[in-house]
Amino acid sequence: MLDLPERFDEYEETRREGFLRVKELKEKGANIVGVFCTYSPYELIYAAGAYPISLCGTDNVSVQAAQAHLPENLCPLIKSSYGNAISETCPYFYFSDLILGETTCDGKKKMYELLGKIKDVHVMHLSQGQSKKHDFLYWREEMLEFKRVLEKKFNVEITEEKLREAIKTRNRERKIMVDFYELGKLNPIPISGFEMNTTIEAIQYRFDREEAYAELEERTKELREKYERELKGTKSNRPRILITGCPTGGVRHKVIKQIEDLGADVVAFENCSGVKEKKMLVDENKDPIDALTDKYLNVNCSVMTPNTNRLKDIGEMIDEYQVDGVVEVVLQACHTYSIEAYTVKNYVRKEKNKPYLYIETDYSEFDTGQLNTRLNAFIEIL
Ligand code: BJ8
Repeated sequence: MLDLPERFDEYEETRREGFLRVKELKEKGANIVGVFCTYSPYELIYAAGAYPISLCGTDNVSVQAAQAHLPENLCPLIKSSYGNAISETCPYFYFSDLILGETTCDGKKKMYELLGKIKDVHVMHLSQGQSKKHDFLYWREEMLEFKRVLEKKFNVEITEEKLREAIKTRNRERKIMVDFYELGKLNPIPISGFEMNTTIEAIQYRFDREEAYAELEERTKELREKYERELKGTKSNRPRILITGCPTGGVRHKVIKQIEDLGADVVAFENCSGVKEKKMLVDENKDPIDALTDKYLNVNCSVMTPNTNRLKDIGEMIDEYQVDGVVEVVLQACHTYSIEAYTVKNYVRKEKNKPYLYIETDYSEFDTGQLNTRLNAFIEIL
């Protein structure tokens, strides 16, 4: 169910406008922290009075630039992010006062060493698993260290009160984003998956957060009303797809848009471009550092071993969003997701009895035609 095509350009437009806003903010003395991952505790950055901004690369031009230093056979997200940094084409990187990295996959953590030669980089060391007592204690120490780094860098004190306030703010933002994504549970869906995905990814380049989230709430309300008025009780013959795997920001056109152009609806995203991190809120009643540690340790990324809760999430989403088929998108050379794909495939096919398609791709256009053929064949069997 496609809607409002002019919104398709919104992401690029918002990102470009954000360039000017970030420059203005810097001129007024604001502090910017560049982040790369869902494990980044936004609340600590908010409580330090700074602005977090995602530096994850999504374009193929910067991939080419990165290959002067990085191997060709490496994840495009890593190459694109690094290429943006060394080619000085990303104002967000340029204006970042501090870069926050995290020891997720090997490619990212080695890339941060190189970034450290051109910017002030702090790397949080993530536990490898979620269930041992010392996983929690280790990650808790990392939270405390990052808090100290922010305090020193920006000459501020992150009080308990500021942190509690930041936790409430970020929880509220998460709820608004999840409400928007849950439009995908409506059948027929009143919005395209492409619009859902671009809208949420664009919001990170809005620096007036109050205004941005109020607009998102309004858009959700508008679409729910549209569903009640025009769609409820009607039937769509478009199959409903769940996307899982790596972040899809760099392959949004060639995968998400293409699936929808071929006649299916992308209704759910179980990845970092979707609800993955947003569903679980930070406990507002606990000690704030404990609560942040607990929340961020429980992000179900394939870098964790084991990562069984991801299957639970996929299973619940298949039911809640009435999914007909699952497409797993793995970025080239992402070992953790590509290996975990075997388990995900078996779970989806055998336990949930749903068709599953594995796609491995990068940010280039070389495989667009081949993807078209494979996606078309998959949608036809649904
Ligand atoms: S929490 S998915 S944002 S690490 S960079 S792991 S695609 S090889 S992005 Fe990620 Fe954080 Fe996990 Fe989410 Fe693979 Fe590429 Fe590594 Fe990647």
